[in-house]
Amino acid sequence: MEIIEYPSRDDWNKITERPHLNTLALHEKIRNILNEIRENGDCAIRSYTEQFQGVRLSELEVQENEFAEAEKLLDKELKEAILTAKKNIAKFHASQAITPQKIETTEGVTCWQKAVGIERVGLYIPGGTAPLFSTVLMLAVPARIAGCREIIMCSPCNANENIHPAILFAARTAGVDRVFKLGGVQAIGAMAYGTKSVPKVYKIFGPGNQYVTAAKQIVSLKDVAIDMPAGPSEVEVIADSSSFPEFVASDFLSQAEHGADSQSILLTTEKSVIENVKQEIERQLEQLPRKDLAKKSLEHSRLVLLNDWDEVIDLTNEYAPEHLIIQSSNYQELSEKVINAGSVFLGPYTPESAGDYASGTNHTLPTSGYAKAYSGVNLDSFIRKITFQEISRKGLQNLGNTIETMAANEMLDAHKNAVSVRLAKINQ
Ligand code: HSO
Ligand code: ZN
Repeated sequence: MEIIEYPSRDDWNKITERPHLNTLALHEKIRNILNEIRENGDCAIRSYTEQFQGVRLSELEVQENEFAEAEKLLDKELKEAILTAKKNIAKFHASQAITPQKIETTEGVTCWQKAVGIERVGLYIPGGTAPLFSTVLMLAVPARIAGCREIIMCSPCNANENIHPAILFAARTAGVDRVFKLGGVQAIGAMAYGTKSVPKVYKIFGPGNQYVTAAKQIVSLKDVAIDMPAGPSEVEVIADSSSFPEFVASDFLSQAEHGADSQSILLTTEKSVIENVKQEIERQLEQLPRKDLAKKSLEHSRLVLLNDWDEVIDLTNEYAPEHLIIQSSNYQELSEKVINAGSVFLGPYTPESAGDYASGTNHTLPTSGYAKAYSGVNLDSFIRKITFQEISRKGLQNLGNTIETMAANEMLDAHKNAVSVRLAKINQ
């Protein structure tokens, strides 16, 4: 952990720097794999699964009896927790729906928009060291509420061709239609191009390692939309001496345990906070099963001492963290000044884990400073808003001249004529 005291504003860019994801270097290799999948479909995804994961798949798709077995394997407590989380996620995302309104912009000219779910979406759930069944809920629940007609999901299986039972249970609970035992580039290629077994989707969602990220970048250039650019997960905590060091440390570590490249930073105006939090992090770290990963991540975490609250808020907005936790006595006032962040957690009793799992907000959020321009996944991510308009004869009489004048001045006479022929008919 690096301690940085009173950095000058000119040096802030060193604090806001993220670890570089050099996915560009992988592009050539991944493009070749994707081309092969585009050309040889199922045959290619099967052979890459064997080559990269060492699994010779008997079935690409999870069968009905596997869902039933997965459910039997889970204990009641976990199933109930998943259902509670689903309920809250559904409640919060359903509240994001817009109420359609017809607006008369000029008398006789009516415009409105209609939200329509993306017909077919593909969700990617990584394998790796933690079975992220919470991510299944975060993606599939809003997709269902948005009215997507078909939701498919890919996730890598283990050597016995099984996907983690909680991932399958969450998929069923959240309304995923079909699940395929595919990971990495194979999954992204299959969903982007479609194969005999895997349907092509229009938008791909979900986290992944650098190979998945690179594959998503490549397929998004032409074939399919993606949720957002992805980088390693990150958290920023703002604390003062009213905060509990054990709470701050636990938040720091909950992010750090995600992976060696996750980032945690602490901003404060009091030196004692840094000392207390550092001690507490060291104490809690030793008790974590994933302490090796967390330790690596802590190597690039920063504890930053600043002069005043203005600096705290300015640096926060410059960093644009994926997660921002504010545990200072003035958290309400500070929160109003936040303009760049993915998701904000207020007060001492609001850990990031709440948003990661069960409070209702989404945990698929913009990282690497993209929070300056992107929102996290929400209901809109699964929707297109189609605009409609209808103009009456009276309406065209009212607005026709405006359109004709603008078209004539853009030298687009055919545009002008489309109005003129109608006005002529009306005035006959
Ligand atoms: N903090 C992660 C999401 C997650 N945490 C899933 C636990 N499970 C990225 O926002
Ligand atoms: Zn997390």
